[in-house]
Amino acid sequence: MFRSRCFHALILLVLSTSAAAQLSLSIVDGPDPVISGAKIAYQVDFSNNTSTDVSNATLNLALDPNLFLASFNAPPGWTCSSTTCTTPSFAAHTGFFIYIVATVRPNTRGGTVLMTSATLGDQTVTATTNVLSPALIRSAKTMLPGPYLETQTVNYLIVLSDLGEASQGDNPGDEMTDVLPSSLALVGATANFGTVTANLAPNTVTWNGSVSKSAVIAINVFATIKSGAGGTPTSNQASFSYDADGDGINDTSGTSNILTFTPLAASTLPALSIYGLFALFVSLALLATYKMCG
Ligand SMILES: [Ca+2]
Ligand SMILES: [Ca+2]
Repeated sequence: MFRSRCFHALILLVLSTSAAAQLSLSIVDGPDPVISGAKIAYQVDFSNNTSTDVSNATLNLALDPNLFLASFNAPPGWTCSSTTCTTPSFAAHTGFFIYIVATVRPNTRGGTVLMTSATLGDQTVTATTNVLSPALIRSAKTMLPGPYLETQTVNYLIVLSDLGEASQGDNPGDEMTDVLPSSLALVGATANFGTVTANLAPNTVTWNGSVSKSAVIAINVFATIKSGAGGTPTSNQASFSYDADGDGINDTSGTSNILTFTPLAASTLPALSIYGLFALFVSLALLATYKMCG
């Protein structure tokens, strides 16, 4: 039953009875708070407390735009289309209820307050429900295997995914930051979703956006190995922030794995003489001819 223990903490709004219509109307919701992407139920009770039938009565329900309807029951003697119910005669001393189930849209941010209303005649009641969207972000950082040389461009791939109960919202502040080491010069960055910013002077990439539970965020960072950095191990890891308790404010931070490589100095490349270059050219030409004829 709707009036079970699950709903003891629910908001109950009972309208003062209109002196003119003598109709009563109330709405209860649950659970409150509700998790983003989960279902929420409403029960609307309404009755005609007078000794007179009410002609052409209409009950309207207005779901919060962050909800989509899952199920809805029509009271006996009433005709319902979507969330509007009508009856040619609302009999005296009768009462009904409507039970509605809706789903909170999966990307509804934590901290959102749902407002769903019912209107009967000149009366309107509204249930307010708090949305939580608790996330658990994890990140991995990879790059193609080397060797890498001084002045060469490297490409880091940073992946963000959400293993939590609900999606990570685009809450205030950046959700990812990657500060490159001084041996690298940031060139640029791209992302498949959200907003990525390459801050060249501080050598830092930031990413701002939401992380849906069904999505994988891929952020590519491009940087040049500085001249003179050869032989020195270069380490880097990304850091991220997320909303563990789902209230719309990022409260927890984490880091990706540490990625380390040691670029080669340019001087480690063997210099080719003019004869060596000629031999290399002949070898490549023979190889190309072999492949074309083979
Ligand atoms: Ca943000
Ligand atoms: Ca929070």
